[in-house]
Amino acid sequence: MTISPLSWKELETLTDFEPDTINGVTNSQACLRLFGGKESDIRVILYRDNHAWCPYCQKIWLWLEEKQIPYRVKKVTMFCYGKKESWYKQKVPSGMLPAIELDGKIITESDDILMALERVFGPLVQSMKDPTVIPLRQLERLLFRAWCSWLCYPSRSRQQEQRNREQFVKVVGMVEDALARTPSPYFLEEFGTVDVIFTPYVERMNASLYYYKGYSLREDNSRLAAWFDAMETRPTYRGTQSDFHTHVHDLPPQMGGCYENGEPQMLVNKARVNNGPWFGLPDVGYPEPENSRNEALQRVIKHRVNIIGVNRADHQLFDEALRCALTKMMTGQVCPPPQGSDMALRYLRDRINVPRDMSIYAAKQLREALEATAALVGDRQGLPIPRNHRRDQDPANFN
Ligand SMILES: N[C@@H](CCC(=O)N[C@@H](CS)C(=O)NCC(=O)O)C(=O)O
Repeated sequence: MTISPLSWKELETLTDFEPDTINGVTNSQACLRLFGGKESDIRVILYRDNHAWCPYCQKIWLWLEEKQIPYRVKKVTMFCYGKKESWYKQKVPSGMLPAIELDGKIITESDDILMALERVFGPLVQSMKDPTVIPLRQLERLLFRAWCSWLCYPSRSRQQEQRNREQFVKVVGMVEDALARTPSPYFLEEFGTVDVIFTPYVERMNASLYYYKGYSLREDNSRLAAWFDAMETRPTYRGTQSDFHTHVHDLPPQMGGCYENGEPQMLVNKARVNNGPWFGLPDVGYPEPENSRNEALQRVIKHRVNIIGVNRADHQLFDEALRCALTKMMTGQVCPPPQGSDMALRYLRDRINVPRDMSIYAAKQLREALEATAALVGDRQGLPIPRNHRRDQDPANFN
């Protein structure tokens, strides 16, 4: 049985998702975080990128959320998707992110930022300079370099590709050993600074190696698997966590390229991340929250004018097609969209950004509904996602 699309008014009645972004759980939409405190308590401003793509920003963000330090967020454009704001260049001439303003003083470089925050607010369990922490910080950098060498340079031969892979797997073995040294799933006896430091790149490694190399970091390494599971028990991490689709397409312009190895498993993984099904990918392990569809619906309703405005399709046609996808998502019923709307629906499917727009399961629900609806009228893909810039994501289009 098929149904006709619900109106925007009818769709509005189906969601009551309205989180408290200021005092509630970690989220990417907030520009003010108080944790029950007062605005006058704020001593920190965090400058981070608009889309939550910058890994070093995630490190500081997670630390502040874990410590529940009241702070303001000011969002800045990264070079790969737009023009750096001149007010930011006056504060930080290089334009680099992250930066914080602590009691009015600008600090850059994520490690220096964490040390400055520690001096004022105390360490996140362990200090950056603790003798147990320093070697693990060095191990994180070793892992980062092995990842870059494998992912971000073209291999001249199969042997070189194999050597890069072996080198990475060897360092992962060292990470597994480090995780095995304590009975807890975290790096040290208790969750702390080290886990925050490993989080951004381990998350990006998991996504990018799955997609570009056919290697599943989370599935192939039991200690890292347990570490991911433990991290995902933390609402702080869940609020900053991205999905495979977002990362594999945000990384190439930031890293200066990501190189596929063309192996059979890689090709399977790539098709799955791009075209679904998105449920069951090893980018998340905790069970789906009940309100994920409500969240996706609320986020689309809030931004629908801009979502329709930036799409190249006829606005009336896309408005109807989008409502068909949302109707499908909320009712489970087949809702055929207008002929010719397949490209427009897939354009949006490919530009949902986690966690900028919504959390990981909400995005999976929305991607599935957009794809299922598009497939009713055709198999044309949306405009390809650019690989050397992401100006298709310039937030200036959404002002
Ligand atoms: N060592 C720096 C690295 C920071 C860094 O590389 N930031 C990148 C983003 S991940 C950046 O700001 N690039 C300029 C831009 O993309 O606009 C740190 O730890 O904070």
